[in-house]
Amino acid sequence: MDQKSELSIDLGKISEDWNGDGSLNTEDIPVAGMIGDGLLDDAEDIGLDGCADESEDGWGGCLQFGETYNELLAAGSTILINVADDIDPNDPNSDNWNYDEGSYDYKRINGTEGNALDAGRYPDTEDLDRTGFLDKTNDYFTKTFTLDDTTYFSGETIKNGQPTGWRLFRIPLSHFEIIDSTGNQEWNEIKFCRLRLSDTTQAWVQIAKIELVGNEWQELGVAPDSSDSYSKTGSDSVFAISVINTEDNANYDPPQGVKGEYDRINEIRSKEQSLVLNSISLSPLQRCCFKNIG
Ligand SMILES: [Ca+2]
Ligand SMILES: [Ca+2]
Ligand SMILES: [Ca+2]
Ligand SMILES: [Ca+2]
Repeated sequence: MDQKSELSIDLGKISEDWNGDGSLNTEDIPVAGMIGDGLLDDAEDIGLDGCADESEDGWGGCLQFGETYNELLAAGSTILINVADDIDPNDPNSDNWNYDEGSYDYKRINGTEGNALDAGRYPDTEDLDRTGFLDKTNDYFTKTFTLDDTTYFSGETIKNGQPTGWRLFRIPLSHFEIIDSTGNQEWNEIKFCRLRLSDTTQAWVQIAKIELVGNEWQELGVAPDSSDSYSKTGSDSVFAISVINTEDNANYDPPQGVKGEYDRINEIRSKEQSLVLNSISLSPLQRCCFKNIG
């Protein structure tokens, strides 16, 4: 894992227009001039580009006049097809599905051509939420951090005294940024979650779990004296509330005699969790305040 690689998390309304051409691409061929039937025929499993290997042009589009990529390649064409070194003449648009069970090579697992055996007999489509429309709105919150980040790093699990490489990052939603200040981002309308990894030639990442968690404790802030004039401004660096538990934090030892509940049917012990009141640098007479809103 290249620790300098960046992971970005996008939450909100994200355009379904995967190839950016402004129109809804789907494998589902319209029946009798109407919309498709929602079922995948063998002839339809050619990918979101709308053409099989021989008719792909290498730029993500399709050849229009019956010629094939290999015919044009042999004829020396450089106008109608992309002849760059990294183009595979057997799959010019690089959209073929492939995955060997148990392999860590996932490069082609999202291929949309020839994936009927993987994804079931459903046509691939850009219309992820199946509304019949191509949603092109980009109104989302985003956060990017490096894999060696220490700000959001909350712990790494240990096995036989050695770090396992499984790390927990905990990012406050308030630290996410909006991508467009003129947009209409709403936390109560999160339709999609998208993960982006920079520099995928150097890094590979496995995700064990993603959670959006709430907190029943609200920080009211810090007061400079015995008054009740609590202020949140700058209080994060002085005082913070978080949780610590046996599942996510290898360095946490529960209080003596306290354990998570044991599920006898599934033979799993649930996590045991404590509230952390972290008063980092309270000055004399300063007071901090929090309340339960659960
Ligand atoms: Ca499209
Ligand atoms: Ca397909
Ligand atoms: Ca294709
Ligand atoms: Ca292909």
